[in-house]
Amino acid sequence: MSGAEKEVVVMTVPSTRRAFFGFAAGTIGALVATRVPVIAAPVRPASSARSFAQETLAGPFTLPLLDYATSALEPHIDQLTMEIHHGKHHQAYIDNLNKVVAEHPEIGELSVWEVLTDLTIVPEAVRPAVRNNLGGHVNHTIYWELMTPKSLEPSQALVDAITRDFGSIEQMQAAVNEAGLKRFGSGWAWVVSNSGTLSVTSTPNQDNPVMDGAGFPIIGIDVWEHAYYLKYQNKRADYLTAWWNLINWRTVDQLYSLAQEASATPTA
Ligand code: MN3
Repeated sequence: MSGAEKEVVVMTVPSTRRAFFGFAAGTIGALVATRVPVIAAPVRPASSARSFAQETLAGPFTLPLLDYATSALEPHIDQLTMEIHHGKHHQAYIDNLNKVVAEHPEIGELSVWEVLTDLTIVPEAVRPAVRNNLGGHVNHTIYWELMTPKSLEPSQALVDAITRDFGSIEQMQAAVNEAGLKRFGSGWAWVVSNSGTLSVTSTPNQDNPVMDGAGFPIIGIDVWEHAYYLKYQNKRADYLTAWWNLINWRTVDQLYSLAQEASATPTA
């Protein structure tokens, strides 16, 4: 298995995490400003990763709408899981996040990606709450957009990149599934882009891969039990296998483009 080999790729850590994707210096913010005139709730499907470059911690944050019915991902993900996961779990991250930002207006001007990329810019006292709840909000927003009941094909550029870095889509899926299975307890399995190079990683809890400089997420699978337990119980492997039936390649394409733009932008 290529897991260990691929992990070597993610060791290409930038000089400063904050400058990694250029999010901090306003580069992505400026890029976003020229292309997306209005950044406001409700978050539109497949555009939220981009809008997070400009959305600040002023709050309040709102639960993003799903682009499909909670029953639409059946039989791979059941309706009750979706209702609880989206309506209760994600909402709880948002509620907790809103409490933090309301109590700490001094962090209100920082952008979402800026903070996730360098958590040390928020006061130590609120850092764990921001890490868990902002991470939870961003990760779940991306996760919802990465799923679709519609069958879509990845772009040729993305297929080429996946083939170059993994050998095939199937090999990439196997590496992600392995990372998800190996994640002890709760966390996520990811495909990340680091200056255009794709690799697999996983994070604990609600950490996002930008937090440790692993790269910008283009695919993320929630492997917390709440994501699958009602239907799959202890069979996380079956959930991971089924998940790929739902992947929204259009979102992956967009996240890959965003990662490319960010890494191509000179950092200040
Ligand atoms: Mn979850």
